[in-house]
Amino acid sequence: MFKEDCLFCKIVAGTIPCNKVYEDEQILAFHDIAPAAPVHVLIIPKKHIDSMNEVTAEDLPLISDIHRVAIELAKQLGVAESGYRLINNCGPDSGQAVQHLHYHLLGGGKLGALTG
Ligand code: D5M
Repeated sequence: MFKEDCLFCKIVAGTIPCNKVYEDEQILAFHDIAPAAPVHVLIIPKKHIDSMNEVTAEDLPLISDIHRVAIELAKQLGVAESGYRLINNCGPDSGQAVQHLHYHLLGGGKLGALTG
């Protein structure tokens, strides 16, 4: 549930501050510290999950709820109509830097092409 050496678990616990935009019992969303777009929010489960690879069948309602929050935040942050991206990085090749499941909500301007 809480991983001692996890940055995002510490943000959930409140021992590291964040610029919060949404919170409920299971989910927290806050502005990314190094925004890659005018709107760049991270949406995370409060429960520690290392990455998408560790998501189980019992987590699927939570994943669904994260999408609900992304849809709400896109509206609230004014990017629903102009468009946005919801991105999850999983594993070394994706560049995942924080080993706590998170989704990037990016928008507020023309986004660059996806590369692979
Ligand atoms: O993305 C990890 C993201 O986490 C990256 O965009 C920076 C962001 N980050 C790192 N530390 C913080 C704090 N303290 N507050 C807010 N945002 C933070 P990844 O997909 O793992 O590459």
